[in-house]
Amino acid sequence: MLRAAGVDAVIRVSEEVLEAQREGRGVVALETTLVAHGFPPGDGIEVGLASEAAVRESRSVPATIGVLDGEIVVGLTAAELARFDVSARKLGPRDLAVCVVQKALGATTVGGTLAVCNATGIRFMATGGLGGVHRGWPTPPDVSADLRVIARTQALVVSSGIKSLLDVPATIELLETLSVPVIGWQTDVLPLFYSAHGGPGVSARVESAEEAARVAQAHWHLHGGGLLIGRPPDESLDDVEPLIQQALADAAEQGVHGQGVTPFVLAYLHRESDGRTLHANRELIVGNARLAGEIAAVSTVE
Ligand code: PSU
Ligand code: MN
Repeated sequence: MLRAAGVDAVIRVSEEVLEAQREGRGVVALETTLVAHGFPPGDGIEVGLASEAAVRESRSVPATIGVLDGEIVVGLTAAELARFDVSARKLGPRDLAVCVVQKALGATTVGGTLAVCNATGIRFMATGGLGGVHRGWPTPPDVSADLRVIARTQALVVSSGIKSLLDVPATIELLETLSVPVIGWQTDVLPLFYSAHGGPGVSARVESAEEAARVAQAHWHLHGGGLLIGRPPDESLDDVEPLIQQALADAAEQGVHGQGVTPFVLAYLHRESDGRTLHANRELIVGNARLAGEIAAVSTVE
């Protein structure tokens, strides 16, 4: 068990999640940054709830994570989740402790969520797209904290690859340096978030949930950390790149930087694509949650 001493004072794990862990059932962590900052108000909550339902359909138990009223909550209720709006702080791993102490509302990123998984022994997570190296590095020198945390956390993350507004090839190289397997779900190329095509090659591919679970178990037996499973979106949107370039140019012009870039770009795309990226993003997140639930359900890791 990876539970750290003294951690209970700041983390509240729901009864349902605790019971699932005791019974050795699959538990899938879900983040709240995409709920609060990845979709327009209201839509994010719906995506969060649909993701939870997809995990349950796969016979696993969802554990949506966020910071509320001075506690890190693992397994938010629907009423608690409904509080996550754009006013929530975006919490990377560096931001968790301050948010708890200051009793602020805080939505966890992939990195923030994985830090909580590490503290509570949760081995599976789903999201839309992993953070990574921003385009143009080293100007700005912006590399998501998602990468460091996935490297050091024994968890399997299902996503549709790395968010395509980033420098995906550079991120893949960094993940190799950090010893994180980047595994294609029934594919040889890493999905490019909205698009199933045109991504860089993966380090390996798996064909089934059982195979993914066995790979993760072997990796952890070897004291490896996180693994990324890239699941292509069911409906591929292949014409978003010109809009991404416009969105990034707009962000730069308006001085948007740091944690603000990803939410700005996603909102720009949702608006300028007439909701096509919003629909695609929702579908891919829910599909990733379903697959993470399937892998967690067949995994025998305690
Ligand atoms: N996937 C989505 N939408 C999102 C994110 C992932 O479909 O909004 C979030 C995750 O919380 C991820 C974060 O950790 O984007 C990355 O933010 P940054 O680039 O600032 O590290
Ligand atoms: Mn960043």
